[in-house]
Amino acid sequence: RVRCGVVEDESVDDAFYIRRCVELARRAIGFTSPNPLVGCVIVKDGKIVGEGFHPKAGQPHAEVTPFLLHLKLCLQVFALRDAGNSAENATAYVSLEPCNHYGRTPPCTEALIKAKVKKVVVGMVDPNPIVASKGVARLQDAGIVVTVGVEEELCKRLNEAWIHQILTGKPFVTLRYSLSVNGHFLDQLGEGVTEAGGYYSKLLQEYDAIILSGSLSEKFSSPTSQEPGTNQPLRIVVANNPGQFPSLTTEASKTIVFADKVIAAEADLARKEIETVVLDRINLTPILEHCRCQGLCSILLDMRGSIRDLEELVRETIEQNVLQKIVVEVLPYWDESDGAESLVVLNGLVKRLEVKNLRSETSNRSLVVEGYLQNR
Ligand code: AOF
Ligand code: ZN
Repeated sequence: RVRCGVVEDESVDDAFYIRRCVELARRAIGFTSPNPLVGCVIVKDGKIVGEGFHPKAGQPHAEVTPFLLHLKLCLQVFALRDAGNSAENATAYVSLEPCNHYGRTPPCTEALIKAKVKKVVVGMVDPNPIVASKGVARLQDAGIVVTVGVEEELCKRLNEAWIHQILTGKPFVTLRYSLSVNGHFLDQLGEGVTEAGGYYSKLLQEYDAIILSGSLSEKFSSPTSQEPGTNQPLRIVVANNPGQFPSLTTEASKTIVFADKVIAAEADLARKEIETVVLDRINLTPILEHCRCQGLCSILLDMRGSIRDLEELVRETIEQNVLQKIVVEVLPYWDESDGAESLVVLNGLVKRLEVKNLRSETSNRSLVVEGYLQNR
């Protein structure tokens, strides 16, 4: 390949287009679960002739949408030109291996073969056992050149929760908290982070469910993502702290309360018309089971309110090895206020846990650090 007299390495372009696929896929964050986020770009003679992403579970997969989009563009711009013709001999880039099964939608491999693309570049193999390399094999059988594993880490990160859930059958669990610089837990978040584009607003959008303490003040008990038009995670409220149960409204997000039986009776939850599960003692297993049964792939365990309320759940996620990720926000002040609690309450759990692939982001006036726990 020669451009402006310089011989270019094709793999550089491949990475560029896969990154574009990921960018497109991200437009559907919060909408595709329990399906993955997938983006697709069709390139011909160095030009993008079609783009698409998987918008929602049950709707067409990413590979099919560029043809739909392109058809629309063609009708508008070139009137009679046929979308199928421009895909002929083109290269299709897709962030996840095209499927080869009849599920809620027909196989994408067949759509690509029918469109006569000559090459397919795949970000990552689909870990779903019903696909797992069968899509690649089908394309190769049809004489299409297939490259696999371009920007693979980026593609994996895009669907980290979905991949975990597909491989283990369990939801992906993330623990989140805010700290002062002297290591005290904080109820509040950094300035601006709850607004559209802020890290907390974007985080909520990524999760199917959020677990919150029942002792959160009313002001904090209904966190919602401010990203335009987004779905809100299911709010799972854990009520095990007497006398502090906030009045919950279910307007902003669907809510379920897990209460221990003493609190349930005290707060007269039965009359509040909120779905409630009463347990002898709050524990993780029924909550995870509820999420699994509802097809919820990702859970954010949000430590706001009294850390004592969620302490037991955090312990269990670590002991049962179901905690995947930690997101810590450090706020720019020293906090010695009454009742300030430090990480000491969680001491004695495990001697040492490795946190891998650290990333950090400074957003407005806070520092957000995230990393992944080593599975034991
Ligand atoms: C998607 N979007 O763009 C691709 C997917 O139930 P179905 O028919 O929608 O199939 C879901 C599976 O298809 C999903 O678990 C994944 O393995 C595969 N690929 N899924 O939702 C897409 N390419
Ligand atoms: Zn598909």
